[in-house]
Amino acid sequence: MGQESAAAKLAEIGAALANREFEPVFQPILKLPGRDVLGFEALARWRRPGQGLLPPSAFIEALEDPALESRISEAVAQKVIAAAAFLKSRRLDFGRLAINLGERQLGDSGFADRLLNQARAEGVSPSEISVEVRETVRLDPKRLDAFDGLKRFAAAGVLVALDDFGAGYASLQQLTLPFLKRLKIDLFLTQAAVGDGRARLILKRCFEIGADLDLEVVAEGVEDRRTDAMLTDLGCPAAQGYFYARPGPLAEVVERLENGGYAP
Ligand code: G
Ligand code: MN
Repeated sequence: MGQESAAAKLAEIGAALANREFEPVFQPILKLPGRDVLGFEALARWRRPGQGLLPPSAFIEALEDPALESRISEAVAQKVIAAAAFLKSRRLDFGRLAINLGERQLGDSGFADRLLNQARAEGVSPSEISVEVRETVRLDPKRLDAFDGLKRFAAAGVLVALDDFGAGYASLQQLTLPFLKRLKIDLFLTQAAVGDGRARLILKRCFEIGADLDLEVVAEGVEDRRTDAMLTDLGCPAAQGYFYARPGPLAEVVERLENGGYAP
């Protein structure tokens, strides 16, 4: 593949949207230490004909374009709801499916309403969905007026998670938000804690804050047995990462759930 002009790439992505080529893959979020399934995080991929499933780096230009980013987010979210309906039809216990949302979707009550309506139409309960607030979102408790979409989700009973806690704008300030129910610890802290006592102490305090505030804490970025063992030692309630499973297509989720899940 040679150099493509930015305009050609964007046109191609517009066509890919029309062809419904964007879809989610799913990575499990597991309770520790038994690895019961709490849910799955949906991550966007581009199923490009002849090239397989491509990661967001393959459509980064589109994600930087507000209109295209909105359309991709909504197309992927719609498929997440459809996936939940499908898993229900197979009587598989998937917990909650989580979608990652940015400032634009969280500020848009229309986006939330369309998704909640779709869920209702497909027989998916808000309790079977979760939204993750990205670390790029300036979710200032003093300007919640700008987050009508997020408020709509929370009021409907969708679990709200703060993503990449400890990175970007994901700050202590946001822990005061009463609708926050899950805290996802940025992989930097999880990974640093293995070899660094200071990082380990901070991580341990995060679990304690979570327990005190009734926030479910998930350690992200678990890549090896040693990290998993450390987390269990520290009393970490839940985790996610390549050590347990890579993000995979819906068919893989079905396969795992039908065959004993992710138990060690
Ligand atoms: O920002 P957010 O936490 O939503 O990003 C999730 C990203 O982290 C995805 O791109 C996913 O593929 C990646 N990821 C998931 N598990 C691991 C892991 O164990 N290690 C690393 N380095 N990345 C991971
Ligand atoms: Mn996320």
